[in-house]
Amino acid sequence: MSNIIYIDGQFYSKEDAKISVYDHGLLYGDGIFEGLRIYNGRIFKLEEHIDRLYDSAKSIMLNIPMTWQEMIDAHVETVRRNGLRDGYIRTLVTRGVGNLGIDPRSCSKATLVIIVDKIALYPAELYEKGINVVTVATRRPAVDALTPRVKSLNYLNNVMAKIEVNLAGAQGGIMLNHDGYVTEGTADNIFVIKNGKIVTTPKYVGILEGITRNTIMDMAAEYGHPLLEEALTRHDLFVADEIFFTGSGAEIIPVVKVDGREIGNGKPGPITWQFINGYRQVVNSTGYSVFE
Ligand code: PXG
Repeated sequence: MSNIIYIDGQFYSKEDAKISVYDHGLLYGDGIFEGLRIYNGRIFKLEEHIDRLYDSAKSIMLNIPMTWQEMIDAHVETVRRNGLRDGYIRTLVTRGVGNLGIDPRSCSKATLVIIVDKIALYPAELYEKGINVVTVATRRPAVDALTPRVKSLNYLNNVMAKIEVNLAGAQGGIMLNHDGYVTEGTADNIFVIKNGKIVTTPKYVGILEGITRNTIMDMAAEYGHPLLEEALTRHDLFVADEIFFTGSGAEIIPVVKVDGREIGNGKPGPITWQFINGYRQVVNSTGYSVFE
């Protein structure tokens, strides 16, 4: 089955879905994106992702040329046309076509692309066994340089980190900020458990405010687990009982080794399992219905 891709109100086959080389999304990474999941014929946390998309747009002064409701409808229609009950949605809003200078004023209208496809997750066995991660030398940008709160099309910082992970032969990476505090994974948020207390990175250290992160925080409250947002160091990771990453793509993946130190007993722990199982229930029982 060929994918059906939305570009600016029209639908194209994968082969015909093309945008201009003068689009500032390509020329400068000037734009924003979202990554969403479809489970069981429902788009998970659709409204939250669209809210974050509009927040990213506002922050970079990018005018999205449609209303919030039209954006919701465009997602639903694209998923419906693809007939995919389980999959992934990649939404891009670029600054649009302009001239070769960086000045965004040359771009008269933003470009909206919605891709619906399958997603390649980590191999299934890693969700059972957990992943080996390293902290990388590439720092997450300071919040006053390029705030990680904006999910921008400029992902070179994360790509550089991923290259380090690959060179190290690891399966995941943790990025620090310039003060040496833990920020997040290369495309995931991080949760650390010690003595029954769950800690995740606060927004001010420089992270993307993940939708999955927020879901986990809601679940922790429901389960009665104490959860704090606290700045973490590498030491906090080394001595943790359990660690896991969260993201729409990776979902919840246990981390069992950090920079050669085994986490807990080197196996995914009981609280991590509770969240993995609970998350599966949440994604399969909630979401924005596409096919009914
Ligand atoms: N931090 C960063 C830097 C991300 O890119 C997350 C956290 C998790 O956010 P959500 O809202 O998904 O819980 C992300 C998003 C990939 C891929 O190919 C992953 C993301 C984005 C784009 C691609 O694995 N994760």
